[in-house]
Amino acid sequence: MTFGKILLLNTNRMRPRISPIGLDYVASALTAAGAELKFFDLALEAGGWQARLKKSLDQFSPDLIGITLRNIDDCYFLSGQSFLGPIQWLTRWLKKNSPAKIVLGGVGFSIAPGALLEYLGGDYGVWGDGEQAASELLRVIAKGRAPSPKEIPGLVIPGAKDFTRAEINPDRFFRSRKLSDQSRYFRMGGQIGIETKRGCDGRCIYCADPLAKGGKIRRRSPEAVADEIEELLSLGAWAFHICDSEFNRPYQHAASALKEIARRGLKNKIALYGYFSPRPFDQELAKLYLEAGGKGICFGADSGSERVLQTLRRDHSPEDLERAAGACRKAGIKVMYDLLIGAPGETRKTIAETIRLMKKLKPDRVGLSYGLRVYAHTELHRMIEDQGGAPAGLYARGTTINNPELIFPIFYLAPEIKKDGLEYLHNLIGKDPRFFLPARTPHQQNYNYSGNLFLEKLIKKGARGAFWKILMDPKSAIDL
Ligand code: B12
Ligand code: SF4
Repeated sequence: MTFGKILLLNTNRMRPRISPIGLDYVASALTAAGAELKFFDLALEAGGWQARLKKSLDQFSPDLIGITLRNIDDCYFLSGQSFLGPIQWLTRWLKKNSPAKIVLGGVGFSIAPGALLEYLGGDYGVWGDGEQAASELLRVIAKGRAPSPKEIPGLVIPGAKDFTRAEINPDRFFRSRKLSDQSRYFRMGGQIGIETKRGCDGRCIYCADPLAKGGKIRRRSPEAVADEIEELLSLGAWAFHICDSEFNRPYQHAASALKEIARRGLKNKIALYGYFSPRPFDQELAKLYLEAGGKGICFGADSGSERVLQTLRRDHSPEDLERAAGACRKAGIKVMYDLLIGAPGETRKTIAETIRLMKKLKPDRVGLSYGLRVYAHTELHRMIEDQGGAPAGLYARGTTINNPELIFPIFYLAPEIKKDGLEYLHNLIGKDPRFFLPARTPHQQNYNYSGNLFLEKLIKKGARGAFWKILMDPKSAIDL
């Protein structure tokens, strides 16, 4: 006996394709709760999908349509590409073509749920974890009642100011990765996501993750993580990107998950990649990662300047970057450092310090983000506004006009480097091929994965692993 019908829609059509892990988890919980479910994946649809979606809506006649919104923009200063227009178009089209209510969710949506719900025109939204909220919402709607944020944690309704983020214990909910076509996504995207926990307790002034995921860490048991990897292996995927904000925060949880993966003898069957904090990280964790099939780590380094790191409220130092690189090198793990250029207080001197440190540490790759995407309700936003905000010309790209809760991309660049910082940066880097540059064209050294057709071509030829690893060494990525 089902209690309601829901049609789930994946809207992330960015290439290379990424399998919709969030929707997989929501769908698993809905199915286990007894919902009747249909899935329409726009990422895998060719032209003429409107007619097919219309047919699906007419035949299935859902009570609720669930839309996942992963990226609201590409977070990339030079392009400033927003994805909200097509989603707004889609919700309007759905309203015209179906009487079903529409609920929006996803990590992108959860960055600014109130303003996004209003702009995109959904009936409801879910801020944070979707497993429980989606089932409860469907139950209420199928009974013809009006849901309230008081009875469903995470629920957002238009105009409401008083709502909370849903933060559940993920292990309480059934999960299976069979909703999406994982083997097709693996062929098209070269890697599949897995998650070991949710939330981040960091206080970094610019970051959207605490807004979308919250600061409370919700761990999954090491057994559940390893079970999911085995399920994905059975579906044909073997290269995985860990989808935690930072895998090694907290350290002990990461260590336990890695020990369980190693205990199951998966080391030589899988390739793991993930985002890590430079601290806490040591030789022991590098060894555990290697023993669990870890191949590469992307560290959120941000800067090589102690002063800039302090302004950003990172809790690592340039020495930690050196230690982390050393531990990885000893273990034989590939290293990428992610940098953020243009933070408050950034000068030519701090940029030079950062690039000098990178050249000294010789990581395998360095990803450069130029300009900081500013999100509402972050400390960075408060700092910029306190200094005069838009009237003082402090935003380097984007506008605050008609931009509620900064849902459209807007960027900050420190005043001193605004004029010619990019040129200065390019000159410092020279022809060093290890750097992914803030560039406009989609060549091998462009650090925007959005629509990176060069990367997609390599994946098509057989390259597997993290995008940076594939771009770093296309030949070995294909031979792996
Ligand atoms: C891992 C990761 C990557 C990996 C992905 C690997 C993989 N195979 O999945 C890589 C490195 C490839 C990557 C690339 C990019 N990423 Co990324 N990535 C992440 C990260 C860390 C995890 C995303 C994730 O999968 N989470 C785990 C899942 C389970 O959580 P979830 O999606 O939120 O789903 C839950 C809820 O949201 C909700 N939910 C989800 N859908 C729905 C639907 C309904 C109806 C409901 C009710 C609820 C619901 O329930 C789910 C379960 O609780 C996030 C930050 C973060 N901490 O989430 C950034 C993040 C999503 N990425 C971001 C960006 C910008 C990108 C790129 C565009 C960068 C670029 N320019 O190249 C690309 C886009 C790639 C693509 N094709 O989409 C931004 C998006 C911000 C924005 N402004 O839109 C984020 C938020 C990081 C950040 N703080 O800036 N990324
Ligand atoms: S930058 Fe990393 S450590 Fe800092 S809040 Fe964001 S996810 Fe957490």
